[in-house]
Amino acid sequence: MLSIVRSCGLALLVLSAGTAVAQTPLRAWNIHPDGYPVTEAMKSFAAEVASLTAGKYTIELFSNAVLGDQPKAVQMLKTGEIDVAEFSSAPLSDVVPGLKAFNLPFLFIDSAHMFRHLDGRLGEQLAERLKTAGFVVVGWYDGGARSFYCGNKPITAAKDMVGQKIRVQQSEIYIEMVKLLEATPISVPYKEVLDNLQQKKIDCAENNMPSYESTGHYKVARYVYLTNHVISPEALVVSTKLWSKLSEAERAAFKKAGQNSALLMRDLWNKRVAAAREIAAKDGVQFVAMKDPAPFIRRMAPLYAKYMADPAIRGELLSIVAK
Ligand code: GTR
Repeated sequence: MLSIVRSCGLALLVLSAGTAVAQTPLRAWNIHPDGYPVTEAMKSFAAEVASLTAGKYTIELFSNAVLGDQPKAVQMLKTGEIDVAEFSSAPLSDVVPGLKAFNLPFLFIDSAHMFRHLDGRLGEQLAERLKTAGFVVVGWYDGGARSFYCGNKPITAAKDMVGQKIRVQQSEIYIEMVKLLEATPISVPYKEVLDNLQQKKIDCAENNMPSYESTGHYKVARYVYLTNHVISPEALVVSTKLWSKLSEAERAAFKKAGQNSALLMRDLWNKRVAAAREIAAKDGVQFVAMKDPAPFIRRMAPLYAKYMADPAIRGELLSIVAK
């Protein structure tokens, strides 16, 4: 028999054998819906943490950004208002400048290239810096390859983006990138992009294929220009407030569960990218592959120059370029 008594956020899990384990309920933030690779990987993380800690830590997952938008959640995790979250590198790079390198257009050839760095020394260095800023990385997830999509006209070259109103994440590097395309960046929370596209407040947005499909953006923005301009990571993080309360064995359990969930996420991700693309194509979306990235890259020259001159980022950039 198993009975759970909850009081003031702390509960006792009483096992029939007579042992009692103090139970700590935790709250996890996530922006995506059910079935999305991030959500499914976070569920598996929660289940493994519960099992490895004999039911001491129970993680309740709040998906779909119901606890607030991503920039707000970044602050909530920093203060310990939430315990676990999955963030993309764009909002995190505002708290850890070294992460900006990972959002530069055309830096990585593909996800394998990115994970070569993240699963190595560079990933460890970034995790150290994130920890100092209040975020303990327990797994690097795949943020996919982002492309542009528009509702008002087909885009077949960088020059077609001139004058377009393009939704961006609330992140400096994305704003700069869109300005260099001579387009107008409009910062809109993720969950409001569909509405903004429908109401024609924005002409275009940019994201990876699973986000494009799962949000329903593909029903409104029917022209995809497959630029794959940003290949970037996402991170499963735990608040330093929670981390400081964990024993060494518990930390090891969170890390193990985090790493396993990252492997699951990356696997689910690749399948979902293909499925999302198929759903949109069957629905009649027009995909145009970018033939030559050079004109786009040339426009980004001031961005590269700026970040190469930034001592907080230069080291990371050079180590990526070298390998
Ligand atoms: C998604 C990402 C989210 C969020 C979103 C956005 O691909 O997984 O965390 O950053 O893009 O564009 O706001």
